[in-house]
Amino acid sequence: MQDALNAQVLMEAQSSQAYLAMGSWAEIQPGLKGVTQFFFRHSEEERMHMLKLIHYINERGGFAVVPALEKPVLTFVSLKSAFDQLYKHEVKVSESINNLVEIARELKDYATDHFLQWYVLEQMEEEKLARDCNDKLELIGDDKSGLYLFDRDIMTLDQS
Ligand code: OFO
Repeated sequence: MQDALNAQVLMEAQSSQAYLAMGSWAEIQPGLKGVTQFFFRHSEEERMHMLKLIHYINERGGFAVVPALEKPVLTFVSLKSAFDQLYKHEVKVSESINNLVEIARELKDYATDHFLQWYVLEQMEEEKLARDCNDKLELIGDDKSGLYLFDRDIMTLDQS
């Protein structure tokens, strides 16, 4: 179980790096202030998910390993492509969490199963948010005023 949880520490850390890179890319694009904040905030959230796992592993008598990270994707051909990647990434993370739940249940580690349920719900929300953003961007296409509104509204969308 410990190894599987440590693998998830790595995944959350990599999510945080990936969204940090998206934030940095967005920050140098014209007119994407809202999106920039969105990515940076998500990067912070992923770091919080990682820390929650680290504390859990250590509090249960294990040792949480702080992992080395791969270089994330740094640039994107469009905002839509960044959000596509974000959505695909979240789906992968959800699969990984579900896999952890299965391991916990096989091992009758009910405390870890219970702990992981927080992540199950979080992933449901994050997948929905990413899907909503992608649907909106699909509708907007190259429409500049649509993109302007998307950037303005993404902060409130994030809080729903
Ligand atoms: Fe950690 O919640 Fe998304 O990936």
